[in-house]
Amino acid sequence: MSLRYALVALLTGRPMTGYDIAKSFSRSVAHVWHAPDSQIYPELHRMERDGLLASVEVAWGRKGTKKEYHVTDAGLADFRAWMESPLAPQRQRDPVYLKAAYFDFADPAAVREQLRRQQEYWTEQLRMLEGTRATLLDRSHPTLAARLAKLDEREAERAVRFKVYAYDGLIARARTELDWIAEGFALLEELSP
Ligand code: VNL
Repeated sequence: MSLRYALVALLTGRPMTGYDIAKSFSRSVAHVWHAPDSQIYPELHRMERDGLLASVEVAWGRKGTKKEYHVTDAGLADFRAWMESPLAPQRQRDPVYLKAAYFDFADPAAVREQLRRQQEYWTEQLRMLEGTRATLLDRSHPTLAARLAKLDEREAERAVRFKVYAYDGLIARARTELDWIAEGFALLEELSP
């Protein structure tokens, strides 16, 4: 369900073709709501069917056309209603924490490998999140720049500050994960030297 809101959110910036949506999604909204392309295309069709999006045919290449999607009034109203109703907190559901609680069942080499993969993932996430945050702050991120072009300075400032706030949370989380992984390596040394 949240994918719909993620796609409406992205398209409030500017109308886009399915291909552009998938491309810019992966470099922006996906950092807060990940979804593979294979879910995005069918969701766009359902959202158009449900009246949240509408499309116009735009020229593509020499003879072809492509659908360009935009948010309808109904889509925006739906998004606002969701934004204004509180979310139920997500219960804990990360398989790595499930595993960690039972690492005593695993061979130390397997635990080390698990931790190594997590460390690689979060190191890359942190790098990417910090890089993206910088392009939000200096307003050079292309998806954000298109959005800001339609806003006055006060609205633009609000849009940037809230996005940076979201990334600050994600960055803090990535750092916490990396600290926790380092503690895991230390614990493994202590318990299975
Ligand atoms: C937007 C642009 C959103 C860049 C982002 O992450 C981002 C946007 C939520 O304009 O919607 O990294």
